[in-house]
Amino acid sequence: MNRRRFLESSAAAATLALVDCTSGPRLNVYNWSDYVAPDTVANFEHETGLRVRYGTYESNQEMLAQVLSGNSGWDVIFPSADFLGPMRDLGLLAPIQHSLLTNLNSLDPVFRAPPWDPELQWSVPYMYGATGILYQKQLMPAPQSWADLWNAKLAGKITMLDDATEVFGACLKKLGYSLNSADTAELRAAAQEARKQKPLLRAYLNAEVRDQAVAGDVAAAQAWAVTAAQAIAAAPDRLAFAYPREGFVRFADNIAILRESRRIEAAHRWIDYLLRPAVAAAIVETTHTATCNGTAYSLLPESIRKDPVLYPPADVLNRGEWLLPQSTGSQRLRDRLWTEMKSA
Ligand code: SPD
Repeated sequence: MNRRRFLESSAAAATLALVDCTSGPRLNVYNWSDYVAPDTVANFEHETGLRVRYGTYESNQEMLAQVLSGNSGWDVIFPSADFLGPMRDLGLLAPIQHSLLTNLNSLDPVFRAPPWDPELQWSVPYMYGATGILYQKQLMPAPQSWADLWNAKLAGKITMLDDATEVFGACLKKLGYSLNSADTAELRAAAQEARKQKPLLRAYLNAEVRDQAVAGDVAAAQAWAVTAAQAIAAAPDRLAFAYPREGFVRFADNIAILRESRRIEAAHRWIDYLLRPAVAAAIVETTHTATCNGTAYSLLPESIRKDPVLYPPADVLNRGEWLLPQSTGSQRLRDRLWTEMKSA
């Protein structure tokens, strides 16, 4: 994927939630929303004397639009696995220096050599998850399949993620194809499914769907398991989550340092701090996320370790597919089909 295509596939930057930092050595951290505990940043500042400017985003495209210039001002970002290779190839990432990380061995063995970065040269796995259906328990029958999000009886009360890979992934799975398909006919068929579904939708929403589901405004939503777990924690009697029977996206969000950073050592201190098992476990307990940190996982209470939304059993997870980076041609087609579908 070349730089221009990558830029074209990026959404415009959205509002940043920024913490004002005016003095002292600083670190600029740009992360997904709800991916640290309320005191994670403050404790790091207190411990290190570094000031953190902390911003949040809701999609990889939003993050990418910020950092593509190579002059964004951010030091640390959290790209999903399928974005790492293209970002590395564009020269956006700085190598991870293992000698500056004392807590790397706390990663779960699965994430010490992940397929997208087997030697952890460019990234450190942070959170993982999958995409499924968040729904109101009162729905009968309960959604179990992507096809249930095409149910005309739920018109106006369905949402899908605002993400081409995720929406086409669900459409491809509904049709029985791989969600990483690069086949032109399969991708066109998937886009056709998305077009058919669009009139039934309330909106395309990412993490923002959580509050709308809790409020009861959304009946069924394509949602990340982490978002669903947060919604369910707020309304456990009313909301539930299904891993669709046709299969689903598996994702991992990773910590990376931007090549533009002039604070490489401070960035490694932040990463090592997030890798500390007690810090990582506190984040999971307050944010309802699935950590790549095996030692932190072992510190969690059983109610979280056995949460079937965040940590489903292997037979469920095995129905999922890891997202892979697309070739330039396939990404170009996907971008065009997405733009056409959204603007139709
Ligand atoms: N609020 C944090 C949600 C993070 C979800 N990341 C998923 C990326 C899948 N492409």
